[in-house]
Parts: sequence; structure tokens; C-alpha cells
Amino acid sequence: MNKTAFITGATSGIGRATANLFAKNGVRLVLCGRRADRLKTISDELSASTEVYTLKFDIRNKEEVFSAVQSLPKNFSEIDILINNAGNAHGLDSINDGNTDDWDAMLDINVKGLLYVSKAIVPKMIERKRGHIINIGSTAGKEVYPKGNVYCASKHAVDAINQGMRLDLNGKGIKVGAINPGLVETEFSEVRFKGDSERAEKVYQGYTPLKPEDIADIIWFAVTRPPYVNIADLTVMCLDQASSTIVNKN
Ligand code: NDP
Ligand code: 8X3
Repeated sequence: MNKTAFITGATSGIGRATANLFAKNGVRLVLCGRRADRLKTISDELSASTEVYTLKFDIRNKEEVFSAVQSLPKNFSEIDILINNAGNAHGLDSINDGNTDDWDAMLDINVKGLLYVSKAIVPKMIERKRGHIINIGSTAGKEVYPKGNVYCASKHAVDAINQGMRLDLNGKGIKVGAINPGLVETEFSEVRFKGDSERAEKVYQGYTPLKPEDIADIIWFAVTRPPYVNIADLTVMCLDQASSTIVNKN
């Protein structure tokens, strides 16, 4: 596919799996994250299949986001596909016990970071009258679960932003849609529980969770629809999950 995709959070999980699949299909890639070592390894791997450019920035930092996007060389600067994927949960605490640094991180990364990246990229899509934005939401953006409070709020915000973007960009040739996964086994829980691997692993035990590759497949499906078809809002869970709190475990 002769297109350029900009993927945030490409160093791990869903973003990395999406980068792998896009590379296999010859999509030119701009891969973003904070971990320079990972970006280098992934770029070295995928450069055999496609052109890759990496950008290291913290999505919380507005100046870093804008100067990173502006620094793109010409052959990577016309973004056709934006995957707004970077994000995490930080902590799992009731609202009275919540850590304010965790709240800041979730709102700054999952909500404001997504907005900064979009603001840096969308104007050029409007100029070119084409583009495709995929916002990675969550089942946590459709319902609230105990102790999920602020993470759920951040993903509800992504749901609202996805709808708002679609309304405001209607008629400008730009597709906007959200993919909302349920439980996917990635580094997500490792980050949520601040490196407590035992606790993180337990989240995915006793049933078969989604794999990041499952979400990458769905993203690929969305970006390969005919020009008049837009996947506006898609929720996906593993067979054993019925809601955020109902998971059929052995
Ligand atoms: P991972 O922890 O595996 O990946 C998170 C990615 O986000 C990493 O590449 C990380 O890169 C990047 N990231 C985090 N913070 C920042 C930051 N401040 N600046 C720039 N990049 C950042 O988790 P997932 O792959 O699971 O998560 C990807 C998305 O999917 C998130 O939006 C998450 O909310 C969503 N999601 C995940 C689900 C799950 O069960 N796993 C379910 C539903 C939605 P680096 O650390 O290098 O900066
Ligand atoms: C990630 C899924 O259920 O851990 O968004 O919030 S969950």
C-alpha cells in the first residue's frame, strides 16, 4: 500500500503489532514512543519490508509533539493514516485513594497527548482533502468499572473526541473512527501496576485474552475498506469477556 502511517505508542503492544502488519503490507511508517532503544530495534527489523522513520517524544509535552511532527523529512511528512494509540492506565485505586500523579499521567497522555498529535497532523490532511484517523479507545470508554475511575474517564474522553472529530471533519475527505478493545495482553497491566509482573500476569490468567495482533488485524481491516466506507466505532472483546467486570475465568 503506497501510504504513510503515523503510529503513536509503536514501541509495544497494539502499536507495535500494527507497525509489524503495516510493514508487511508495504505501508511507509512513522513510529513514535519514548523508548529510543525499542524504536531502533523495531525500525531495524521493519526496514527490510518498508521505509521507516522514528520519532522519540513524550506525548505529554506539547512542544516536543509539534517539533517532532515538523521535523519529519519530506517523504514522511504527508500522513495518510494516523493511529492515535499511545496510552496507558496508571494505578487501579478507588477515587478516594487515587494518586494525583497517576490522574495527571492518564489525562495528559491518553487525552491531551492524543489531541496534540492530532492538532499537529490534521491540518495537512485537511489541505490534502484526505486522511484516516483511528483512535484507540477501550471498553473502558463505554462503561466504568470499580477503581477504573480516571482511566475510564480518559477513555470516555477519547470516545467523545472520536465523535467530535468525525463531526468536525465531515465533508473534508477524512475518515475518523475508533477501535475499542477489551482485555488485550500487552505491557498495559505491567504499566498499570508499576512493574508488579505477578499482579499484571494475573489479569490475563484463566481465560484467553485478545492478542495485540488481533487488534492490528482489525485496524488493517479498517484502513483497507473502500474510500466511501468508514468504520466509525468498533468494540472488540475476547470470547470470555462480556463486560469490563464480567470475565469468564476457569
Ligand atoms: P502498552 O503498554 O503495551 O503500550 C503503550 C504504548 O504507549 C507504548 O508504546 C508506549 O511507548 C506509549 N506511551 C505511553 N506513554 C507515553 C508517553 N507519555 N509518550 C509517548 N508514548 C507513550 O499498552 P497497549 O498496547 O495495550 O496500549 C495501547 C493503547 O490501547 C492504549 O491507548 C490503551 O489505553 C489501549 N487499550 C489497551 C487495552 C489492553 O487491554 N491492553 C484495551 C483497550 C485499550 P513508550 O513507553 O516507549 O513511550
Ligand atoms: C484496557 C482494558 O479493562 O483494563 O482499556 O480497562 S481495561
